[in-house]
Amino acid sequence: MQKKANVLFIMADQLRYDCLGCNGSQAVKTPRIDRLAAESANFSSFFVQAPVCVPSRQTFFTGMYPRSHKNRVNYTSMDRDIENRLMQRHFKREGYNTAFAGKLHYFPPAREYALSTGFDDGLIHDGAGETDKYSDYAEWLRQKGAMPEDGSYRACRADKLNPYTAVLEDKYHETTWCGEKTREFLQKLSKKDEPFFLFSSYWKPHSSFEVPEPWASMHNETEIKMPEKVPKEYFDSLPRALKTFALRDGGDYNMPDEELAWQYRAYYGAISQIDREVGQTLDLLDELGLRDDTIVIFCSDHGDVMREHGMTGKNTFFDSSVHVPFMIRYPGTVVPGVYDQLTESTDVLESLFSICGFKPPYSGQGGDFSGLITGSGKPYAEREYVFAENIIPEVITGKPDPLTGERAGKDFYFVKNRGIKGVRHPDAKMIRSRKWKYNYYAGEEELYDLENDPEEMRNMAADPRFADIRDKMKTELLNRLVTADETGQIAPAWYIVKDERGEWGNFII
Ligand SMILES: [Ca+2]
Repeated sequence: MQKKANVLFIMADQLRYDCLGCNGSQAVKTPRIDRLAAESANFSSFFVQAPVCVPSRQTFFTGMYPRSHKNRVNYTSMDRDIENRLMQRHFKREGYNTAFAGKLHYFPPAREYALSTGFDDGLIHDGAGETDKYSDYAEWLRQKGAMPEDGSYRACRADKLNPYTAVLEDKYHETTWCGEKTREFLQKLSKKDEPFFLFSSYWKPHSSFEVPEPWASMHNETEIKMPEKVPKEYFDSLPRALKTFALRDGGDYNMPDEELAWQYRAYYGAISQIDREVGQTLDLLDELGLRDDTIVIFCSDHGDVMREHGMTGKNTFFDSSVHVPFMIRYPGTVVPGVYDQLTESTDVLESLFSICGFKPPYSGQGGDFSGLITGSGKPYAEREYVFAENIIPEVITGKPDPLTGERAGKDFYFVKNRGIKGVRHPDAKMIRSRKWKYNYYAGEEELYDLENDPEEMRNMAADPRFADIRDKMKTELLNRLVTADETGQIAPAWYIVKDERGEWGNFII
């Protein structure tokens, strides 16, 4: 019997689609990922279903929309039913050895918990400050004698041109650690008889922007194309949750160009550093003779708006937040090329299992794009739309609301019918076709013409000339909300008494 394919699943954190050389960037140097892309099905219209870590990662790992897996904000715990649907569990059931290195972002954020979700082995680094006491990377730094006394391993040097130059040396940096640990697991897993599933999860290029040399000075001479400046009045055209998000802490929509340019340079350097690690990992795969037997995925959990729209981080439905790189290599099976079909992270679990030759573990909410990229003949239905959904926790936690002065507190407890600590969720949904994007917030809307306004700067939801389009998108969004989780809402089989002996028969599969 043919041996099952290994899976090396590499994820970066907060990496925009357009910040890889293979995806059109002239500034960012990613020669190794570019080579991987050329050998892969490289998806140019792949969208995540939530623009924030945990909701997005859970969707990758369950094939379910955030409202269904219910991890809508970071550091929420998983339902037992959701734990049972995680990708690593399915691989385990198929006889795989499973391991992870780097960021998982589960709650509790400890390795012991991660190992109870279907991983045989792993080293964790969630990197959120509060989680450092659980971090295997932080412990490794201490053992190396490289942990700063105050624990601030993300500190920057004041004596360098790039103000985001890390105090830590490259060899002690978390990106380097993640690459090295990935390769140590790869060595171990390659010696076993069973196939493996290895999740390699980089914390970077997530902000804060510190990056070690030589990557910090790599772009000292690079001219940075700055995002369009927005006046404060711009935010009046947006839903209240977005406006609040943009103006928290007084807003940094008018950040000086020079400071912003250094953030871009540091971000680009951090991506090149990941490129080196990914390259070394792929080299090892070749040395171990595993290239042809291993499916390699490279992607990100969401993007970064990088001060476009006067905003920072992610947490929005703008393409810079929800459009991410996704590529998959499997020599001899996946046909390399650029695939511009609209695809979602809900599609990944079922597609990956199809390519591995397994029956999908359950009916997920996404599609199966394996037929598109493998020539297997498996039916493939192109999506007309992609969807996302979002809660913006930052607008209701920790800091006073800039519009009302209201302070909600920093915990995430949901109060029935009242939202978080009595402040209503600014929950929102997105539907996007090739030409149009429509976002619905409770009672507020956005509509963008992506062909004529690709930067999404003009919200036309209130423009009567586009009322028909707006209503059509709203209907399509509602249709999707009603139908996407039908299988989760309706029992899968109908049993009736079959014969005189009173045995129960199942007539609907
Ligand atoms: Ca993230």
